[in-house]
Amino acid sequence: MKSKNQKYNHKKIERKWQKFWKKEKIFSAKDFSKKKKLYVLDMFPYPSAEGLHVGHPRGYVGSDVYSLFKRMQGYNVLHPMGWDAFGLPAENFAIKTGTSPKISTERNIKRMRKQLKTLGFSYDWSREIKTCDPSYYKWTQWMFLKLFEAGLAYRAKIPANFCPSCKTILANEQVIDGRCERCSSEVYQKEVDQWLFKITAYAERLLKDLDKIDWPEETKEMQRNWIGKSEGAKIKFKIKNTPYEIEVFTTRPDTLFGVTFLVLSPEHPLLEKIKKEAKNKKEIENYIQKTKKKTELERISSKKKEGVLMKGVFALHPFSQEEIPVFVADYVLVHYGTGAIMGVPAHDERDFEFAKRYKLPIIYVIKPPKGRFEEVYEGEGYLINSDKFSGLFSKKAKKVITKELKKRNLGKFSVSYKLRDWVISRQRYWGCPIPMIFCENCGWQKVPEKDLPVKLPQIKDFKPLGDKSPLAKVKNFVETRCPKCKGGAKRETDTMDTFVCSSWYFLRYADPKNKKEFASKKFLKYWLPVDLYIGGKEHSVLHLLYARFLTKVLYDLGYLDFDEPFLKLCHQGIILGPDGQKMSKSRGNVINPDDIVEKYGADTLRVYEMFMGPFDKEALWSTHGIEGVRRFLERVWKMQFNLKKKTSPKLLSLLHQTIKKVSEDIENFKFNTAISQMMILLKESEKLSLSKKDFGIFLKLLSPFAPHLCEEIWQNLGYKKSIFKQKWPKYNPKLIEKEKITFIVEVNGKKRDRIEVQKDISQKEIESLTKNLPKVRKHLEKKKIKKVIFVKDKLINFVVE
Ligand code: ANZ
Ligand code: ZN
Repeated sequence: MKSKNQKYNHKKIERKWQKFWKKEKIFSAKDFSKKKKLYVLDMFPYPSAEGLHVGHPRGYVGSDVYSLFKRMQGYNVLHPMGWDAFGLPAENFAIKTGTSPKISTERNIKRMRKQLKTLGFSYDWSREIKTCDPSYYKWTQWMFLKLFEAGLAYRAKIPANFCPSCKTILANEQVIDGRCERCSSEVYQKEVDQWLFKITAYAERLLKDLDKIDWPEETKEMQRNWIGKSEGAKIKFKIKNTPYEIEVFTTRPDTLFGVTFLVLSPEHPLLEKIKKEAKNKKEIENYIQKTKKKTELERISSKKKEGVLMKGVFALHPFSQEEIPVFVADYVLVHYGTGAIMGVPAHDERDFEFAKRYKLPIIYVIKPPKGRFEEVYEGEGYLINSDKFSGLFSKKAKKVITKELKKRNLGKFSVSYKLRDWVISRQRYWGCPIPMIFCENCGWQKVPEKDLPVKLPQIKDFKPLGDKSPLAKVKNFVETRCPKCKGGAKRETDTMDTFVCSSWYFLRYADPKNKKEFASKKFLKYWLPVDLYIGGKEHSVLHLLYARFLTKVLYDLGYLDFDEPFLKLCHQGIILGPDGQKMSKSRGNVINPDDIVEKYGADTLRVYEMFMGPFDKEALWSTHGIEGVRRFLERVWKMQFNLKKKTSPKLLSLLHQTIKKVSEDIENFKFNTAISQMMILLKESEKLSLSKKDFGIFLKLLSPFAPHLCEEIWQNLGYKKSIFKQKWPKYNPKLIEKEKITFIVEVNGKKRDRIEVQKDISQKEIESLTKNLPKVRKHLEKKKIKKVIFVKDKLINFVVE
């Protein structure tokens, strides 16, 4: 036993136990153990030059507390860590400094790994992976080939967002307000040949299966909106005096009699043909050229709805046969619905603006149920001016009209999704090479599986070449043989979007050293799916959607026996600087965890980050707060020298209440209230007497939060085995029953009865309990209660007239 004047020295303690846990492999996950498995996953970080700031570990501490807690409850926990190591920042750094991304990435990993280790996280480091390692990306390439074989990876010329400064194509998601997410340059549209994954083929399943996973409702809703399902109809309009027809997609077939114009998007394939019928062909062509320069976002957000009339071209209304003018306008997008719309200015804001600009008629066909007139009414209502359909309500009318159109072969029920196929080509160096070869004779050919991985060559000049990756300059990489005809051929030089690398990494942890498969079935069956996934809200859409997509593809191809990767998902709230602002270098409000660990210790940082407030809410960093937590841990340290033979009964009851509360709170990610409860218990323990055995229970409860401190005291107390090999405490329900007290019942200040009740009873409860006591009722009968005086845990007094 240590002496009383020994101080809490976090530096000595923390290093010592980190070594001990590593040596004893306390946190390694045991493949195929008989224990119940639990897979607790953190979103793996990008190895940045800045290292961690205190915001990063918040999620990691939460998942670590949960992992340690579950291990003590008897679970075989898989809690791994790795690196999302490809990507633009390392490459931009290389362009600036000439340092190879491989070297800077390794350096950043080394530093961040050390930071994570000093925080004492219970990762199984033997499973560490990094996506830039050929033994990893071999399987990223293999997945590409599987998608290609299944017809889910294809090449297409598509208008792409091009960033002139990064000289690369960006995914829609990487364009924010028309600017590049990384460098804020204005993005413009450029037609490029690219590889795409057909995620749209999975739109319906990605939507439907959200119902079977335990994720924050907000996140599910964001995915639903991203997928953007709309139900409606496709309706055909014949073009007068031609063999052509324009098909539109509408969610409002009930407004068909309000159509006063049609609009084609400037890229609509039919335009090539019907342009000839127009009298103003030149004008139309000029307009089409003009829209090419605009980004999609500009097109949909622009207030000015502009277009050009196709003079002399008329569509015919499917019911009335009336002539309808046809426009070309860029507010209609080619990739959504059919790329053509029917304009209903009375009931659609955009169409209304357009109609006003071009002086087109406005016909009201929906009467709002409340009857009040609105200039543009977008809601549902009763049909008017709609021939035989007048009088029907929108919902019914949609069905009836669609059915009627179908009979005449002029329309059908239809569903559209906002989701687009995933463009995965990047014209950059620091990524996973796409394993394809182009042969002049045989076209695109897969690199044979036996030749994987296609290794990323080491180069010296990282400057991008406009719309090509710097790899295009590397002759002995580019020039190769065609796998089919063996003639000369060229390799694809684009690399994959890093989101491809991160869309399957959680599978690899199950079997990270496998050389023959991305992971063997046996391992996958034991460990997957992920039981708990913790990470930032910023990944609510992309990463999480891509991972779900790839899981479903692998499921369909028979490689997995589950089709949702993450059963439960939690987001941690971000940590703001002391000034209430997002932490950022430029604001100078970044707190470095290394400094905190040095001064206060990893345990203090861990407990503080869990104590800051509700786990999923943002919280402000406060030096005052961290000092309070440090004092709490110092008092825990001192407690080991003040133990008594027996625990006082009052304290024992509180201890068991604490076991209950802490267990329930950790289970529900209410880490902050678990800590408050332990603070209350400690305070009482300092006043009353606590035994060594019961202090041991307290240490177990605190150990997931402050592992080093608790392990040290635990072994000081004379226990030989690690605290993390102990069973999680169970509470005794009998001990947590509330204390009884005697309550006095008065009427008009005169004592009439007394009653034994539980402590902390509420006024409402005690009122209803005492009103009907015979001795009390007698004095209340036929009288009106004017007032009730309630003194907590003591007395209730009914004042009557
Ligand atoms: C006629 C109509 C009348 C419409 C009305 C709306 C209100 P969501 O809900 O987003 O799916 N639309 C269809 N394809 C389009 C495209 N490629 N580009 C731009 N707009 C397009 O919206 C579906 C509605 O958006 C469709 O229904 C169509 O306008 C328009 F009172 O058709 B609607
Ligand atoms: Zn060939």
